[in-house]
Amino acid sequence: MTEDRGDHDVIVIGAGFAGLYQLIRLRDAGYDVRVLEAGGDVGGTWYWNRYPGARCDIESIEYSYSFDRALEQEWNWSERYASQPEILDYIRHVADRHDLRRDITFGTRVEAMRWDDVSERWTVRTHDGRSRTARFVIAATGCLSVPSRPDVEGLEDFGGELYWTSHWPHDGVDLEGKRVAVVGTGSSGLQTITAIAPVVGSLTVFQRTPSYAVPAHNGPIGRRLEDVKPGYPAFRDESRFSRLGFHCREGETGYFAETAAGDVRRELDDRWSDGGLCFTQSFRDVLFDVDANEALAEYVRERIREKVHDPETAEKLTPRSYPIGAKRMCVDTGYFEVYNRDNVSLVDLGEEPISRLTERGIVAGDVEHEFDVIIMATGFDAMTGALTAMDVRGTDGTLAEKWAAGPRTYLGLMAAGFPNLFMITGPQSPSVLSNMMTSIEYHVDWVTRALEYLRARGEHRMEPDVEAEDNWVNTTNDVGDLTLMPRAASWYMGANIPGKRRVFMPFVGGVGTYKQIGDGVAVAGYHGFETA
Ligand code: N01
Repeated sequence: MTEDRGDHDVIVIGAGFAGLYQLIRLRDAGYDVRVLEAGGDVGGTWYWNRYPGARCDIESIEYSYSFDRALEQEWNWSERYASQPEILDYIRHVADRHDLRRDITFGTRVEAMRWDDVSERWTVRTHDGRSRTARFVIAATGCLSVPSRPDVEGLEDFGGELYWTSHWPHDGVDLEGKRVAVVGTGSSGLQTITAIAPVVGSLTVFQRTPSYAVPAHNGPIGRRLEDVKPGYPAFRDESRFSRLGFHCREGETGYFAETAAGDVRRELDDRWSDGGLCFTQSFRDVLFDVDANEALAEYVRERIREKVHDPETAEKLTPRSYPIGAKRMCVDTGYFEVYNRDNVSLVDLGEEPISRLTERGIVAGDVEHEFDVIIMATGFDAMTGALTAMDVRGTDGTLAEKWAAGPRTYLGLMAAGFPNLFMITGPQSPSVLSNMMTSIEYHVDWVTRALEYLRARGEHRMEPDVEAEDNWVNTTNDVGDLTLMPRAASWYMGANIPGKRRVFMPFVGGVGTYKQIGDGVAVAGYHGFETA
C-alpha cells in the first residue's frame, strides 16, 4: 500500500466508477493521489445497492469503461442488462487489474473540507477526526448516493426487520414465506418487487406515484457483444457525440405534424418490442409537446391495462399526473404482471396515506397492515445531496449556503468561490440524463486535462468566473424550461426532498452538445475560468 502521508497533490472522494478512473488517469500522469471511500471496498452505487433484482437499465455493451481497450476486448458480459453482482465483479476486476486499492483508504467518510487561501490548499477532515490536505479535491461522490429517509412517524417503533434498498445488507436477507411491505415504486422499488414476489409469503406495495415502465426484454447477451467488439472504438465515439451517451435511434419526425397514424403505431410497437429507455426517443417532440407526450403516455397506459388483470389495480398502477419521461423512466422485467399474483396487493397512498409505523406494521388510511419485513425504496437526495452533506467551506462560505436556492456551477464541473474543487458529473451537467459511464469518462478526462494545463503553465489554482457561472446556470435553466421535464415532482427537480428548492438540476441539452461546449472551453484556454 502506498503510504498515506496526509498531504497530497489530489484527494479524490469516492471509489465508484468515477473515482477509480480518476485515480488511474492522475496516477498515470504522475500525481500523488489519495482516494477516500466510505464503503468497505470499491463500487460506489453498486457496492451499496445490493437489493434483490438490482440491475442496470443501460445495456452492458454501453455501461462499461472505454479507456482500457484490452479490458474492453477481454471482458464478457452475460446478459443484455447486467445485474448488480456482475457489475460489482467488473469494478473489482478493474481495481485488481490496475492495482488501485493501494491508493484508496476505505471505511473513511469525508465530513468537512476547508479551503485555505494562503496555502492554496484544501484541508479534508474525515469521520475519524483525521485531516489531510491537498492542492486539488475531486468529488466523485455520485449523483444518487445519499439515501432519502422519509421522516415517517414511528419508524423506530417497528418490531420486525426494516431495510433500505440503498443500503442492503451484504449477507443478503431471507424473505422466504414472510409478510413483506415495499414502500416506493421508482426503479429500485420496481426491481425489488418483481424479484421478491415469487419468494415471499405476501407482498404489499405502498405506492405514492405510479411509474411509467418500458420492458427490458433482458436475456443472454448472445452475439451482441462479439458483434460490437471489433468496432468498439468507433462505437464508443458515436456514444460520446450522441444525445444520451449511448446508442439510441432518435426519432427524426414530430409526432403529429409529420407522422401518419399507422406509422406512429408501428414505430411505438417496434420500440416497445425492442425495449429499454429509447422508447421516449420515438418522436422528436415527445419531451416538448404536451399532446405528443400524452399520446406516448397513453400507449404505455394501454400496455399496463393489457398486463394487469384486475381493472381497479390496473387503474391504480397507471400514471396520469405527469408527462412521460419527466420522471426517470423505469425499465422492467415483468413488474406489472406481479400484481396478478394472489400473494401481492397494492395500497394507493393517494387514497390511503401512511400515517405511521407501529410495532406490528404500517398504518395507511384506517388500516393497520402487519408485516415481518418492511423495505423502504424511497430514493435519494439526488445530484446535490452528497456535496452539501459535507461541510464544504470555500472563499466566501459553504457550498450548502451557496446552493440553498438550487445548485450554481459552471459546466457542472466547478463552482465559483470553491477554487480547485472539481465535481465529476456535478449538477448542471448531463449526468443522470445520460449513460453515466460516458459522462464520467468525459468529466474525468476534462479534469485531468485541466490539471495538466495548469502544471504546464506552472500554475496551481483554478476557479470559474461568477459571470461564466451565471451564464451557465441560466443556460441550463432555459434549456430545461423548453422541455416538459420541470412539470413533474421528480428527483431531477429536488421535489422528493422536503424543503429542497425545486430547480431542474441536470443539463438536458445532450451529451454530444455538452462535449462540444466543454471541449471548446478547454481549447479556448479554459474560457470562463480564472487560473493562476
Ligand atoms: O428512487 P426514486 P429509486 N412515502 O426516487 C417513493 C437510479 N436507479 O431508488 O414518486 C411514500 O425513483 C417515491 O414516490 P414519489 C435511477 O436513475 C437505477 O427507485 O416521490 N413513498 C417513489 O415512488 C432512478 O431513477 C436503477 O411520489 C415515498 C420512490 O419512493 C434513481 O436511481 C435501479 C416516500 C422513490 O423512487 C432513483 O431510483 C435503481 C414517502 N415518504 C435506481 N418518499 C437501474 O439502473 C419517497 N417515496 C434500473
